[in-house]
Amino acid sequence: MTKDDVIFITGATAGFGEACARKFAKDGAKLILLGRRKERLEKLAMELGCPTHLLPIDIRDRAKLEQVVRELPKDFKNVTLLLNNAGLGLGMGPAHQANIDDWETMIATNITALTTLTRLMLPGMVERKHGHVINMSSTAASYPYPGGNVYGATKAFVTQFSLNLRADLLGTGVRVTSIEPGMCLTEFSEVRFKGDKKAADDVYRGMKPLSAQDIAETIYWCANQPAHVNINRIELMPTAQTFAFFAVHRKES
Ligand code: NDP
Ligand code: 8X3
Repeated sequence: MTKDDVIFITGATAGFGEACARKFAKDGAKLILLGRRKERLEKLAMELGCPTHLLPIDIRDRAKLEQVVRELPKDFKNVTLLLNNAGLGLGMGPAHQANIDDWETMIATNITALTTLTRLMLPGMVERKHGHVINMSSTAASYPYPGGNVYGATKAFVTQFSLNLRADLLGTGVRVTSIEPGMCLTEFSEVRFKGDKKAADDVYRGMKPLSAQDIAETIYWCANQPAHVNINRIELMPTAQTFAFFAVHRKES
């Protein structure tokens, strides 16, 4: 990327978003950084050494999101890369015991906010015939697991939305990519287990997960392909994670 690029990163206060901000800042690109924890955004911006515009908002607030997009400063208006990364999983219980508020939060964040922001940014990209939308999906989009219920379904939406965007954007020069990682060590599991550090640590016990930097490198590579190359989707996992056979419930004999 170059100093002329404007990169809009949602979920920049932690994990992948923060790692991507650090990676893209090295090119001197202008960064729009969104997340609820304002003090983290301010600290990050101080460390980056590139032009930044901070959006300390809840991405689920549609009116606010529309307002901040409308009011982007002149130098930050022409977004060249939108990284739709803000998202979360909440809970790992079976569907019949899940908290419906958790389900609503995941749908509002991972689906509704992501599609809203994309819709707000696309007209400018299409008009300029230049832009890239990179959406953070997951292996959970393709491979079901117990307790994945709504989280996995939101990520399946993200993957399919990305592919459908590709179809709509034919001929516009706007690129779309779905990134689908497996287990990565970020704050993701702490959020999922609502601050239960032991439960979060247990997810990664005895294995080497991917790191936020691994994901930032992957996203950076996708973003830096020549304009005629579109990476549709990338699925990646730790070497220590793989597949299992179907589960079967057997009656006692
Ligand atoms: P983290 O919990 O480390 O970071 C999540 C980011 O999302 C934070 O910056 C958080 O900011 C932001 N966010 C969450 N809710 C909101 C909201 N309502 N408004 C604004 N920002 C919000 O997780 P990761 O970096 O691991 O996750 C990033 C993305 O990657 C997510 O979409 C996740 O589903 C996906 N993913 C994660 C994997 C993993 O194993 N870690 C694997 C595959 C995909 P703040 O709280 O300050 O608002
Ligand atoms: C996060 C990875 O395996 O917890 O998307 O679903 S997983």
